[in-house]
Amino acid sequence: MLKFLLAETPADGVLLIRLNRPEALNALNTALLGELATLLGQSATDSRVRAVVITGNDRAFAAGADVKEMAALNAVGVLQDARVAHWARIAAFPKPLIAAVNGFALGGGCELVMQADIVVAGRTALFGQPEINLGIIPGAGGTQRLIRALGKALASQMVMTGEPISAERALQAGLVSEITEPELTLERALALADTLAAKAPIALQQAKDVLAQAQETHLSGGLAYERKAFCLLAATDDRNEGISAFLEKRTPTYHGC
Ligand code: DAK
Repeated sequence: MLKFLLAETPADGVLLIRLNRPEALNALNTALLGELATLLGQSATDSRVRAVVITGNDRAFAAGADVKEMAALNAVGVLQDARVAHWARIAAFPKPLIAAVNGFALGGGCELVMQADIVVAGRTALFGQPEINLGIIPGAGGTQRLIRALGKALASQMVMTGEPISAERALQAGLVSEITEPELTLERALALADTLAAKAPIALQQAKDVLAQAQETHLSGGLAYERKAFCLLAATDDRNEGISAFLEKRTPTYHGC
């Protein structure tokens, strides 16, 4: 039973997750993060789910961790915080994840955006890491992922000043893949999810895994990792289907095996 999320299946193979705490600008309290981690964990092994879109509402994707909840934690509480495990489970989601972002994506909200593989943003969306204004720093990967996504200068500016950047700037810097008019953001993200849902599922998961590896390792190690994944895909029925369909000039049908 979901309390802070809405989940629906707008098309075959596509799961749409809406963050649903509008009264708190979708602030990511522990319960919401736990629901998200569990839902993604279930979707990881559900062959009916081939791509996931995560979104908020017009005003906020998510305004960060729940500051009211955080206020009650001392150092030991932070160390033992259940959210650490929830974030790890979200990061481990192996299928394509698309973020459709309107309004504020701040703090943990911006960190959640960075967990997505593809990010579609409305023209008026704002991305920021304002933790410094609370006397803290990003705690769910913001410093590490932002610097990899945007480079040192802009990441440092965002983390140190706490000032958000526009969707346009986020696009130029590589945090966002596409910008749309705000009312078309979700539609575009769902169209991308539809496209992905028709691809070979194992190839998509391998692509995600290998792309993620590029953030973790040096070039020769990453190339070796890519080669192994490429060889593994040669053993799949879907690879035979993809090549046969091309040669026979028809649309492939993939079964994820
Ligand atoms: N937490 C709780 N409530 C929030 C909230 C938040 N992050 N952001 C907004 N709200 C609530 C407001 O308190 C207000 O509630 P009421 O007062 O009406 O009850 C309601 O949402 C509407 O917000 P405003 O009235 O403030 O709306 P405005 O349009 O005037 O301002 C704003 C919008 C987004 C500029 C402003 O609300 C704001 O500055 N919000 C806080 C943004 C922020 O500082 N975010 C970073 C939070 S720290 C960790 C992992 C991750 C993290 C930490 C640890 N571990 C794994 C250990 C992450 C930390 C963070 O994200």
